[in-house]
Amino acid sequence: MKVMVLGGDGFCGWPTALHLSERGDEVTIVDNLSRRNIDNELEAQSLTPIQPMGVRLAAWKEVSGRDIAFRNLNVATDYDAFLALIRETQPDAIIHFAEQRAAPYSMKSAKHRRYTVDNNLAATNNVCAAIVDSGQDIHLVHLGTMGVYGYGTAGMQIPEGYLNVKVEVRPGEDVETEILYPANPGSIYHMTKTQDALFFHFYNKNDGIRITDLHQGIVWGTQTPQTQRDERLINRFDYDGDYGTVLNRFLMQAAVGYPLTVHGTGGQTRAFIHIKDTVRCVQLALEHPPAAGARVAILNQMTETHRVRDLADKIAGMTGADVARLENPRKEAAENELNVANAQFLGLGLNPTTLDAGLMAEVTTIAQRYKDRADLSKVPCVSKW
Ligand code: NAD
Ligand code: USQ
Repeated sequence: MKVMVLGGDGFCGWPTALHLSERGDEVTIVDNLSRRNIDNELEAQSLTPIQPMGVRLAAWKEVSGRDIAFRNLNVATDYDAFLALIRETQPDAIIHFAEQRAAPYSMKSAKHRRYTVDNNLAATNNVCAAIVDSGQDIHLVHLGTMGVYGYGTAGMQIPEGYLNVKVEVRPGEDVETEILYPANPGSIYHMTKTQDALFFHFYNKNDGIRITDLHQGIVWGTQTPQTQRDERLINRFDYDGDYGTVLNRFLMQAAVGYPLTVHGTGGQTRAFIHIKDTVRCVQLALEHPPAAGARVAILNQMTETHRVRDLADKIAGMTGADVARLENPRKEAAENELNVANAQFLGLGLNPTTLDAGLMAEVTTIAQRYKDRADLSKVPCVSKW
């Protein structure tokens, strides 16, 4: 299969590109390296020593014998070049990771809100418009977020994208219908993802694009079998207050002896998935595209849910780390229950990597190994909303 990976230099995109290349797909990475520029802006670096794209691709060729093509292009602004690339490479599928993905970064200032909205919405609209303009039947797979749902319900399980509702059209007369699950974003970043969903709904209805939207939980872990093959292929590991996500931050903090930064009571329950399962899910999504004429396929890409304070206690128990209870910098529910449907990926054969099986390996092989690269001044979350 010919696959274009937008955002293929990033935390999820890079291991996905290698995974697909290894199974024989012809992969083209498109990335404008904006994430590396944001590292420069924040003066924060990945805990792991990530290599420049040229070194990454040469190392992959050396260990696998396979070529991955790379185009440095801004999907949100370089429309003509992007469309020309689609016409030239004729991909069967496009995987869209190319967005600004950190909630705290999106809430730092008006400049960051505006960048996140401009970048993410223009990128998604351009991808859809270019697929239409190309005239090709390209399956679009987008990485969305569990955060589009908000994290609480009226007590039921969060379904996969669509909600069955009963509407009273006249007294005593109910009509049953299915709607997109009501959007409830908690940050400007998460809001862009809810708007992406409307783009997909529209382009699918109007232009018949085949689209799969993956509502992913928080990704933890670092390596996949492919990124482990050579240190030059290592995946990025964010631990700073803007880009570091909760579980990876706790793993790094435990390794360097920094008290685990629990926000508020730590009663927030979130959905999680290991990076190895992210790449498998994307493969499964590619292998099971929606049929022509079918509505947008929405799958919840997560494997377990955990409360933040339970994660901190678990890691403290394993490593002896201290746990700190900090004032919560975010506007979010202090406590929530979260019950998420994920039957579709399990039904397609996903065999989840569990926290209990993988945590200790992650602490020792990554967090301990690279802890000397940590800049502890970058750990606090300085973005508040
Ligand atoms: P990342 O920031 O590491 O990677 C995103 C990549 O896209 C970067 O390499 C960046 O340079 C590139 N990019 C951004 N805007 C671009 C543009 N306009 N043109 C070209 N390239 C552009 O993020 P990630 O963690 O790999 O996340 C990828 C996707 O998965 C995001 O859309 C995110 O919303 C989603 N997601 C991530 C997580 C997670 O925990 N990391 C969880 C759920 C969903
Ligand atoms: N938290 C802490 N301590 C920390 C960091 C975070 O207690 O040091 C808490 C936060 O307050 C929040 C929860 O942990 O309640 C999750 O925060 P996070 O930064 O790990 O995740 P989030 O901001 O939700 O964003 C991440 C990714 C985003 C993705 C989302 C999936 O950055 O791209 O969309 O996870 S989800 O959470 O399911 O919406």
